[in-house]
Amino acid sequence: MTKIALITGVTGQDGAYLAEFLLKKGYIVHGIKRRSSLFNTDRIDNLYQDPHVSNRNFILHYGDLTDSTNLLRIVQQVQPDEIYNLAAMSHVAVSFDTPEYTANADGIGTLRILEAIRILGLEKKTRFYQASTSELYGLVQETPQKETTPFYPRSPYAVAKLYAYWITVNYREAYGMYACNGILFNHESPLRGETFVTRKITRALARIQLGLQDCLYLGNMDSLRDWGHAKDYVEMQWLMLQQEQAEDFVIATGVQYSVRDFVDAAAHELGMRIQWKGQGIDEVGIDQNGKTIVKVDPRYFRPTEVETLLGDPTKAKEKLGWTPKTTFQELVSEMVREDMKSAERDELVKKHGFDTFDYHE
Ligand code: NDP
Ligand code: GDR
Repeated sequence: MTKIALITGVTGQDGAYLAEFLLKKGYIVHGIKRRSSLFNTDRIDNLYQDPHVSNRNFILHYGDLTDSTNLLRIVQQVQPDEIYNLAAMSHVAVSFDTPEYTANADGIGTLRILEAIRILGLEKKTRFYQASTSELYGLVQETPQKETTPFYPRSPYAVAKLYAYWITVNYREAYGMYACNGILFNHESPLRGETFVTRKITRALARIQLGLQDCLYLGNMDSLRDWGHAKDYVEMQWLMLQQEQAEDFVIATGVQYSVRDFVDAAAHELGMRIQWKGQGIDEVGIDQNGKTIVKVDPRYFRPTEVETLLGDPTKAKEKLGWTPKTTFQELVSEMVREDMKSAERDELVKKHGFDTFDYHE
């Protein structure tokens, strides 16, 4: 029997990789996308199927996690075997500016989907995956962090995700639903949003090298993260829904680097060498030609920061057979390569203008 999956947040980084992964597995994939005044389907344009074609296996629906009736209608229409709740206002810093919206979308949005499953009597049919996060650990109580480590969220985003985590556990226990949390540590890729630190770095250094940008401004350079590749992590999201019993899992690499280390690794990929001088807000990164190309801008500091995250994926290794395929160096290299390609396109456009340059030649 062909399985049917519904992905919220299908236009995001993970949504795009997961949709591709499930289509390859033979699923019919439905995705929820938000209405936007500009096209917001860049990441899934390669999967798009014309609605006039019959027998489509990739179908998009307009929707929003803040709209209960819309979610109810979509779940009723789709009758999914699996729901992957990836949609969220996912930027930690922005959640301090939009705390109420973040709580509504990321916290109550999760409840709305669980309730849709329950109201429609799909508790025994539909399996539910919740995109939980290492941000739940926040001010860390134990290192490395595992499934049993106590939570201490440090942002409106993390607090909203804490609600989502527990409501998922509660619906599993109260109604016998197959509902589970993937507690995923940071995962990146060339499809990562441009304002997350890794992508901001790879994009900026590529542009600096081509003379399209002068300087990269960053916040907390000492922040430590456990960075993996999104492509590897979506496979785990799927595996979590294929077990006999629903359980929560930490997905991480078990290796930690600082933001500064990430800059160094990306610079190395581009054949640049950065020398660090000064401390705190006075810290600067100087390239091999003596030019200052990295500066600290306090506007990127957060009111409460998560200084360090390091995951212990032992449970996922044992029960899901988890081994991250991509190393940190491979991840950085792929991101730099892709950002260099798009910087080169921008450089050509800048030099020649749109009229005289044919993108496809
Ligand atoms: P992205 O920010 O790339 O994607 C988020 C998706 O959610 C986008 O499709 C976005 O739509 C959609 N969305 C946002 N708000 C709403 C809303 N109100 N209603 C419907 N859709 C909405 O995130 P990622 O792909 O990186 O992450 C996927 C999930 O995993 C998120 O829930 C995130 O919080 C969580 N997570 C991510 C980690 C990571 O390192 N990437 C680690 C741990 C958890 P649009 O394209 O229109 O903006
Ligand atoms: P994070 O990712 O907050 O961990 O959340 P982000 O890349 O935004 O920040 C990582 C660390 O880098 C520091 N930092 C900066 N961050 C950004 N965005 N921009 C900067 O200029 C900058 N300078 C330093 C941050 O302070 C932070 O310490 C991501 C999101 O995908 C969440 O949705 C997800 O839940 C977690 O990862 C796990």
